[in-house]
Amino acid sequence: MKLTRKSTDLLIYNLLAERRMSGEEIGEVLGISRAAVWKAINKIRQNGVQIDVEGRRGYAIVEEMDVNPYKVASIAFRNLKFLDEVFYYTSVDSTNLRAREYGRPSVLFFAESQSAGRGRLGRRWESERGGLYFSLTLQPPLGFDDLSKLTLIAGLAVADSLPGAKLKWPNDVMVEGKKVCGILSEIHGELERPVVIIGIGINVSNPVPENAIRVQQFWYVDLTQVFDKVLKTFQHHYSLLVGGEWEKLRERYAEKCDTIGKVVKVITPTGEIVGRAEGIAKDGAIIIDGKKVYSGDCIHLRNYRSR
Ligand code: BT5
Repeated sequence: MKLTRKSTDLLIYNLLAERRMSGEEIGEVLGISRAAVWKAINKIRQNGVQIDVEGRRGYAIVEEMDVNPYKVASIAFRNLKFLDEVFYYTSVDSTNLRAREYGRPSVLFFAESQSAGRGRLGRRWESERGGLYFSLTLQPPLGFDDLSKLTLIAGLAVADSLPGAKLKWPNDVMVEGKKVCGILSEIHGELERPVVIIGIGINVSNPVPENAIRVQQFWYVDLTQVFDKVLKTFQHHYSLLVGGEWEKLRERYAEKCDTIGKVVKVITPTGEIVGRAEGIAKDGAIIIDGKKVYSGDCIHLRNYRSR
């Protein structure tokens, strides 16, 4: 289902999240008929929110599932200033695929589970219920060369939101050496005005593969709280990036990045590079033995002591 900032059902949900209200009152506040209120209330109920009605005192939310379209959309619209639309799926093939097909920027695609969750290079992302799976589309006022920084700051936003998290270059988020989040960013559209898709998968309470970890193993928190925190931090970092403050973000990224200071092997489309990861360059590349590398799969080999 699709929601915008003006969707009647979302507006009513937000009113009822505050307090009990009668149909008449809701109608007055939103400038709509009682019949329209009633119709929207039914829609909210159909989407998993239990609403109780008590005569003249009206409607109140009594119980809702831990994750539902209205909770997700309220969090998203509150945190992301640029956002226009939210698409919500209980199950979908891949939120990145939906984003690509839709084509427009300023949209969030959110799924409770994915049947064909994608990693990089055609790999699979396990996406059973209980995890966070979403894609954001953006058309940022940045030059083409700066777009890769967006992926880095998305990873940084997740790492800054989870206690004890570290980054593995380019944008895996790790806790206790195990992967808790992966990011798949894609660029499409015209070269002059590309749309960037940032797909984020975070293990929260879902079953995870070997060598992976979920948030609830180290933090007592629920899915929507993680979502709220990540979006808030992403908006903060995104504003810094667009405002020309990349330098601050670069320093922060380098602090959080466990890859720096290790001997690594990076597999790039043009070959393999083995060497010491020395730092993050001003343009967002990682520096390996003095050479800049922009993308690839990275394997940590060992720590090294600087001489
Ligand atoms: C990634 O790829 O880490 C990017 C994952 C992006 C997933 C999000 S979910 C929302 C959006 N919609 C999508 O369809 N995708 C994005 P990569 O670096 O290639 O890592 C993939 C590898 O991670 C796999 O080959 C597995 O080894 C491992 N893996 C698969 N599922 C995992 C999980 N849930 N947790 C941790 N590791 C996983």
